[in-house]
Amino acid sequence: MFQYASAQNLTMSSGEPPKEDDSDGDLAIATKPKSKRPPLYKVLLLNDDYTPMEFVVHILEHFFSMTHAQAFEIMLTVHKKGVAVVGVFSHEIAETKVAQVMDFARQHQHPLQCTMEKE
Ligand code: TYC
Repeated sequence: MFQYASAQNLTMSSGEPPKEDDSDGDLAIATKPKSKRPPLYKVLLLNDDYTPMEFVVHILEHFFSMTHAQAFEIMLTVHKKGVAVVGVFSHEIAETKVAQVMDFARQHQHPLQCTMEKE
């Protein structure tokens, strides 16, 4: 059944939870604004002794939209340090990137490893 908004309801359109009588102070935490940013995930590329440098550069260009210069730099960082973050994404996108890299490396019989971890 249709109902007109009451004057009280119209005062509650600010996006904040309704304020109640808090004379004993126990609602202070319950009324804290909830921020709901989705968690982000780092995609990591790991070094190995066998995957060709140019293959890694190609992956960074193709799956992570890097320029050749950016891709070469990140590849060298992984080669020297053992690991580097190659991107930060939502859980679903990070999973897709990891799967794409792992599938492509397997297809070409390279032992390249790509993983993800929560930021
Ligand atoms: N270490 C490899 C080589 O010398 C190159 C390489 C770089 C491999 C980055 C994996 O994620 C990697 N051919």
